[in-house]
Amino acid sequence: MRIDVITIFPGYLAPLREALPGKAISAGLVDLAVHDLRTWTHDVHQSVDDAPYGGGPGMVMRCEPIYAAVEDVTARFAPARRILLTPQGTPLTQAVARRLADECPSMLLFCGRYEGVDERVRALFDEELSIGDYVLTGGELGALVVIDAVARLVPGVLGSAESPAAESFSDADLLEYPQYTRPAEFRGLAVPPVLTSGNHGEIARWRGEQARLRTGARRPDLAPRPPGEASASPRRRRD
Ligand code: JBE
Repeated sequence: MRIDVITIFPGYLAPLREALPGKAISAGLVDLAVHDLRTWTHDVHQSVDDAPYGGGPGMVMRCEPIYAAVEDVTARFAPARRILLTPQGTPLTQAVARRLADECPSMLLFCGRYEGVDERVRALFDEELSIGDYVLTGGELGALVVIDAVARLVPGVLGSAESPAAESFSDADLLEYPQYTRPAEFRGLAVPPVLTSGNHGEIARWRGEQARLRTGARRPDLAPRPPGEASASPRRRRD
């Protein structure tokens, strides 16, 4: 999968070179290119924002550099999906990450700053995504989250033992079951005996039950439904 990111803070995307997305990049499974929006400015100050028409605080990201950047990256790499990250976007869920991983051999992510982008910029994008109902200073952390969630679903990124397909609850709207590793007893706290029983049928049943119990207790808004299907629970937007 090819991923292009356009941002005014390219350094913000540096953590992607670490850990799992980093491995996916060095293995050639994910091709990440981070572009500095200021590359597409022509004035000496390389300005990317301006005061809002109608007045008010803050600055608004200007159309010209964003159109130039998105059109240029599109002409060169033909991203299958062009995505704008803002608090007003569709909430990112596991189902959205799965859909992007399945449908998009390539994608372009644009990171908006929190004060906003000129409304006319929205026409450039196929989708607008949000990583949550809180206000960040910009879309860069959103891009990091989207890339991490999507990259781990790209075939070959996870080893077969840890592959999402092998994990029965990974894409369902269920929380994880409790996990344990050695020692069998730690400060008087024992591992549930079923896990050391060797009975794989019983272990699978126990894990399923625990996942459902935990989901019901902690996240009753997540109704269990078939893998990959979006949650129907409505979410109220704050911005
Ligand atoms: O979720 N997001 O993608 C955001 C982008 C910019 C600012 N706040 C956000 N929550």
